[in-house]
Amino acid sequence: MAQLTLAIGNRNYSSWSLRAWIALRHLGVPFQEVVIPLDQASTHEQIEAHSPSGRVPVLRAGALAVWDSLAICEYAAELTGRGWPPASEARAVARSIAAEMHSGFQTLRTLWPMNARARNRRTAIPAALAADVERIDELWNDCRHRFGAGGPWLFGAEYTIADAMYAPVVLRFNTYGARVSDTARWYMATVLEDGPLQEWLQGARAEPWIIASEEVG
Ligand SMILES: N[C@@H](CCC(=O)N[C@@H](CS)C(=O)NCC(=O)O)C(=O)O
Repeated sequence: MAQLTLAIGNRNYSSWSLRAWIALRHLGVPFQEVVIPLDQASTHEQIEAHSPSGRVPVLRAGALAVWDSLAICEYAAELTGRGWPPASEARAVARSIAAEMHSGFQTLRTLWPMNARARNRRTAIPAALAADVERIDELWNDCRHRFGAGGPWLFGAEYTIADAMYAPVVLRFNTYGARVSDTARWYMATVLEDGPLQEWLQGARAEPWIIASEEVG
């Protein structure tokens, strides 16, 4: 198979990049990475050199480009035969919550931008933001109670693409002090202690770039 290269944005701010990167790491797919700092004069040109959509993340495998975080996760699942729960019902729910994240939670994404290294930020919490937090708490509770008995992840012992899709949400909740249920707090602790996530955070802390518009709270 051709060498895989994943182009990502800043570790501190690029939530879509984190999703693809952490899925590849957890599924054991070897890849090289290229970091393209966002919000710089040359960002657009650099991204265009890798990505037909003009966005990151993008995975290159020889002449093949796979753009969009969820498509990259799906490609990794096909390469490895891992990434989704084996039982059909659990798999359908995992795909539903991954898709809900990918296409939704606009208020959360706008008002609480991912800022991986930031702590103790506080913002106003309008009703639409509270509703997004509550919905995510409900999703995590539902998955943990229905499918999580065998281990610490949303669907039990195996890390799934659903966990990857919500990893940046855990970082946001941690940064802005979201009030969540005990089950959600416990799940957040699992995610925050995860080795690949720790590695990502270490990289985020070492980055020199600051994007003022993403510094909230
Ligand atoms: N739906 C896409 C969204 C990708 C996206 O919006 N990426 C942002 C960075 S997180 C980007 O590339 N922005 C381009 C820029 O800032 O110039 C995905 O899931 O990968």
